[in-house]
Amino acid sequence: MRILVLGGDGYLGWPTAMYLSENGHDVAVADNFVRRQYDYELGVESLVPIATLQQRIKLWKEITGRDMAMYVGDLTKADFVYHMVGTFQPDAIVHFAEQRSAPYSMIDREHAVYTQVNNVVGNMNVLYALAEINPDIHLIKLGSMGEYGTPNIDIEEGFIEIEHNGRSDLLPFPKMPGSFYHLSKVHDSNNIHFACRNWGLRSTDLNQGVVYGVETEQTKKHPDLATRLDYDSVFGTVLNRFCIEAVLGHPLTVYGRGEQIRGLLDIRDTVRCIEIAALNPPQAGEYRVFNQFTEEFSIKQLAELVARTWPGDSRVEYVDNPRTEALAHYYNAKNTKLVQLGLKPHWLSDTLLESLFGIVARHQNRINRDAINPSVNWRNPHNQPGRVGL
Ligand code: NAD
Ligand code: USQ
Repeated sequence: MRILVLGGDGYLGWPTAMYLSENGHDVAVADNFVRRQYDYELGVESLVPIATLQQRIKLWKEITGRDMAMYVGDLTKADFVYHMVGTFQPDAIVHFAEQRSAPYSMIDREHAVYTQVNNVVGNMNVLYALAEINPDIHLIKLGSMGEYGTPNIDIEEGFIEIEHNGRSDLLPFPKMPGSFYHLSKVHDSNNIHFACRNWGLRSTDLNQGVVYGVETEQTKKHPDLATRLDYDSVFGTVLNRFCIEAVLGHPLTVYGRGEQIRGLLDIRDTVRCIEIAALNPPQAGEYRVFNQFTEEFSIKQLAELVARTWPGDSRVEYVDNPRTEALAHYYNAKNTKLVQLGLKPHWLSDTLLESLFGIVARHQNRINRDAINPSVNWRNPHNQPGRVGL
């Protein structure tokens, strides 16, 4: 298949592009490098050094003999999107290219507006390009399990059968997310669903849980094929952060009582899920949703697991929760569709954590310790992370 990976310079986009390329697909990647710009803004960088996208693509060709086309540009610019879709003519587009941090979206008005404009407008441009150039192209869009929030009922995969006053219907599952970032994903989902009904587009919305890990078979081929690993309180995600904190001897920063429950998955399952979705496209006009996570854990369980597995000293610290989220709640989300299509999950294991510890230890001199403690409080409409002297 011809597959265009939007956000191909990012944490998940780069390993996905290599995985698809190695499996015989013709892959192109697109990015505007804004993720690297957020690092400059916040005064941090990926724990694992990362090569430029140009270097990565050149090295990939040297090692595997496989070409990867590159498009540099911003999805919020419609001309760029139309040009790229029109010239590459993909069978499927994998759309990772959004501002993906909940804390970043909650810094202040400017960052909230930026997040929603970047994500919603970029996605709208992709939808219009598909409608005008080729509605047959399958849009595989990265959504988020956080779109649902934490309702006191089981979470279905996108749709729920509702009975009301003696009548019933299959309706989109209610959404009550916990950040302006997660809300941007809800807006995307609504826009994609409408575009499928209206123009007959075909799309898979992957409501993904929190991803952990940094290595895939492809990233391991050469240090310059590594993907980024974020540890700071704005972009670092919870399990990756706990592993890094353990190695540094920093207390594991559990927000609140740690009774929040989240769905998680290994980065090696992310790349496989994308290929499964691409190889099993929906019908024309169909909008389908897969819940893309493999296991559920409370945050406290994750911290205890890391503390137990790390051979050195490690302490769990319960810090005031900077976010507005349910402290303790019911959580039972369905995730059977990807498994039915052939996903064989990697379960979270001591071995995975031990390999992450090793990677962190190799690069720990690169860490800015000031960036670890939470710096964005949801209740404060004007946070200032990364600003020196304020
Ligand atoms: P990332 O920030 O590392 O990668 C996103 C990439 O998209 C970056 O390289 C960035 O430069 C690019 N980008 C952003 N806006 C763009 C624009 N307007 N035009 C062109 N390029 C743009 O994020 P990630 O962790 O790889 O996540 C990828 C996707 O998966 C995101 O949509 C995210 O919401 C979703 N997701 C991530 C996780 C996770 O744990 N990392 C979990 C669930 C869902
Ligand atoms: N948390 C801690 N301590 C930390 C960091 C986080 O207790 O040091 C808690 C948070 O309060 C939250 C949970 O861990 O309850 C998850 O936080 P996170 O930062 O790992 O993940 P989140 O903000 O939800 O966002 C990440 C990705 C986002 C993706 C989402 C999937 O950044 O792109 O959409 O995971 S999901 O969580 O399923 O919505």
